[in-house]
Amino acid sequence: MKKELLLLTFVINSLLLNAQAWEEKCISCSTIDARSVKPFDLNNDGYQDLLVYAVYDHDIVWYKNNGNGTFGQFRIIGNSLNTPTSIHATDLDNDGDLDVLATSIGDNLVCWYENMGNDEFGPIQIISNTEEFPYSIYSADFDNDGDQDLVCASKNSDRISLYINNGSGIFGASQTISTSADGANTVYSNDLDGDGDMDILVSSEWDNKIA
Ligand SMILES: [Ca+2]
Ligand SMILES: [Ca+2]
Ligand SMILES: [Ca+2]
Ligand SMILES: [Ca+2]
Repeated sequence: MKKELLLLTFVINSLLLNAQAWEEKCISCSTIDARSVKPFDLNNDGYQDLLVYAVYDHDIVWYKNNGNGTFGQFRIIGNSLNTPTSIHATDLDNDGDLDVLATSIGDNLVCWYENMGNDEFGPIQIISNTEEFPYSIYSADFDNDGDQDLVCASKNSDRISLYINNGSGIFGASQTISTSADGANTVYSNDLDGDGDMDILVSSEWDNKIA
């Protein structure tokens, strides 16, 4: 009897789940070659805005959340990158607002844009122009000193690099984490072994590896 009740509950739940309707709300239908969209509260008003990059336009843009899930016209953060490959936002200069990070291939840039407040971002600040096909970037406090450092995956050099923040958004020379991620395409971080420090996760497509 208990088994049958469980089965019935499962069937009802499945039916309810299937009955859920998802409605598309188009935020933009003209972002040419849109590649990525991520939510971040970029203007510190408590609502998640959207950070986007589009390859054809070479643009990194954001859409301000009006507070009700509708969004304003896109605002350009940067439009000088050759071919953007990843974006992320974190507070790099420790002033309480989220700054924007990006990588770009063609010009092999790892860069950031300072959040100036008032919905504006500052000019491009180059962290590195020597990565080979930088494909993915992520931030975490890797040296446990209270500021956000960076980790970058470069596809053509199979390299995972670490950039340590001095606390104000100025970064030291790159440190090598690995040179054996063949075709590295994604980097991420979390404390995987629960020892209180941030570890690094990598996927690489030419050696079929997750490490
Ligand atoms: Ca916001
Ligand atoms: Ca900041
Ligand atoms: Ca740090
Ligand atoms: Ca750890």
